[in-house]
Amino acid sequence: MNLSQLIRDLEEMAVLLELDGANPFKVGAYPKASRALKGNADEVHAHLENGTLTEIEGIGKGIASKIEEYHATGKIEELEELRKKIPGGLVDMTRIPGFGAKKAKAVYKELGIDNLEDLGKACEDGTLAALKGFGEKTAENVVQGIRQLASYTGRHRLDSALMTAIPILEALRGQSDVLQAELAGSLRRRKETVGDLDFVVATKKPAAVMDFFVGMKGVTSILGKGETKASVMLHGATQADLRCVTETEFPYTLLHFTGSKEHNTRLRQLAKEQGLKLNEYGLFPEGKEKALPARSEADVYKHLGLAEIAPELREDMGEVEAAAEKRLPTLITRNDFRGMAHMHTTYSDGKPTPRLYAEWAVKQGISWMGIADHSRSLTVANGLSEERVLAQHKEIDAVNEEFAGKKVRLLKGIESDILQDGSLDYPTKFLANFEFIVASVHTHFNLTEKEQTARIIKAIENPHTTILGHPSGRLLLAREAYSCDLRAIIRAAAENGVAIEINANPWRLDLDWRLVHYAIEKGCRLSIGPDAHAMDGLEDIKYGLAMARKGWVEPDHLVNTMSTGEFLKFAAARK
Ligand code: DGT
Ligand code: CA
Ligand code: CA
Ligand code: ZN
Repeated sequence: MNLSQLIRDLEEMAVLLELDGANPFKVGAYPKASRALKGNADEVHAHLENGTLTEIEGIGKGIASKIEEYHATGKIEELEELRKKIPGGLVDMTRIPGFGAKKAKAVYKELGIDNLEDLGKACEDGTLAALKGFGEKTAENVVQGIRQLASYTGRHRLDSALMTAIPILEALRGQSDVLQAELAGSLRRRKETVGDLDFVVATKKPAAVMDFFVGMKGVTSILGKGETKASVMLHGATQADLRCVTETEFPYTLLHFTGSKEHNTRLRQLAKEQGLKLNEYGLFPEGKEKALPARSEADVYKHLGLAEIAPELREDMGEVEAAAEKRLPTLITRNDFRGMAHMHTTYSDGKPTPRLYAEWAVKQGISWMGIADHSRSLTVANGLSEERVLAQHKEIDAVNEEFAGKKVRLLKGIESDILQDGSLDYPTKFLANFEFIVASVHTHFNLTEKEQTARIIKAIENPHTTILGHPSGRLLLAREAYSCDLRAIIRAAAENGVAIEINANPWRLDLDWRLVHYAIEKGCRLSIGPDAHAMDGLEDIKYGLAMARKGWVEPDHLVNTMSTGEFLKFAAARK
């Protein structure tokens, strides 16, 4: 089930009901429920399975049935009805800060305005300011609010963007007129969320390629189409841009449209200092019309006196200087992996048995797999009692015996809840049964920054903690991180020899890559954790890997590159 979509739907319900004039009690229940879902995201699924949604504080019977309806059918009938009845533009208006349903209804009733564009115009020509109860100041705020809105909406998670983009890229490459095709933009840089999909194509027949692009399956509207540029809207409100150029221009155009804008600006400055002019068509010596020849991006960087910079690094975080001084990081690759920690089994809320993970490891050439189910306090996720932990250990021993000849070992870990006071789940004596522990926050998201930071640092200082799991608790485009001082937490982890997870689940990608960079500087170890609940969840490590690369991670910075013995020693060193 798509939880973030459900949360958005419930929020939309509240607005539509209010616009429809429903009673405030009914209206108020929806935002409350959506907050409750965000606060208990990890547990929603288990509650659905058990039919216990109303046990979540803030979810009443009426809304529980809507959630169940969504779970079963993928939609909420009442919402569909409301959408038909109320102009969608009114909902957009209520997203403008300080502009609630009451104001939206007023402009609709008095001025007949039912969309943001017309509202913007009414601000500029003074119509809105003249309306009773609005005024100049409101009009100014609305103009600003509309601008802000445009920057939030329409972003997409990396995984869903890639799933849309890869088939398009392959289709482009399959066209006989296409000589080369690449992803560009934030997607090629593997940002955790992207605004739109960018494609660059080398061709002698741009018109044919453009026709193909705007005519593809999945295109819902054509936003623009020129001789070499096109923009389309795809299903799921995703925009895609295409740029067609000649093969000579291609490396330059690809470099330009990969960005980031800030990276490009640095390169242009550097070119200027060398008496060159860099743009999307080429690199031109002063006064010359012919560009320096380049067969690839590497050639362009070489002309500028730089080592080739991986797309993930192009964020103006010091990569241009590092490339000039030949000290770019040797980025981690999938081939460097020897093990990974944090996967769930049938014992808590995962689908695979421990044995399946061992089988997968054999196929992938991985030496160790760190099993980490939920701990006993997280009852909604079927957390393990002490008895069941011991039963699982017996099963793991049996699997290990079977796979010993194949040089694969399952490690006995747990994803221990960090309790409200910062202690770990289970009595201290029992914790000694685990070979490693991922400590994670799943509850009490609303503590103050000071309390939350102290709570997490206390867990880090616990000698049984090996890895701090998903440190910020964010769910991309769905739930903000809880407030805590992540820099202080990183420093504490570095001092205590605790690794910090880069959770590879595409909803999380947590630790944020911007802070991964900081963690390395502080000497903190990192762990790319699949947090798998099913076998295909293991494939998410590609997203974790991308974030690690964006954070300048080299093989030695990770626990994933350790041998089984090294990782066990790393975990034991703290006890
Ligand atoms: P997004 O789509 O918001 O996630 O981010 P990007 O980076 O994909 O941005 P987008 O799609 O607007 O443009 C793609 C790239 O094109 C961008 O990363 C750098 C380049 N670019 C776009 N506009 C400018 C500009 O005004 N100046 C420079 N130097 N580069 C630009
Ligand atoms: Ca883009
Ligand atoms: Ca774009
Ligand atoms: Zn977790």
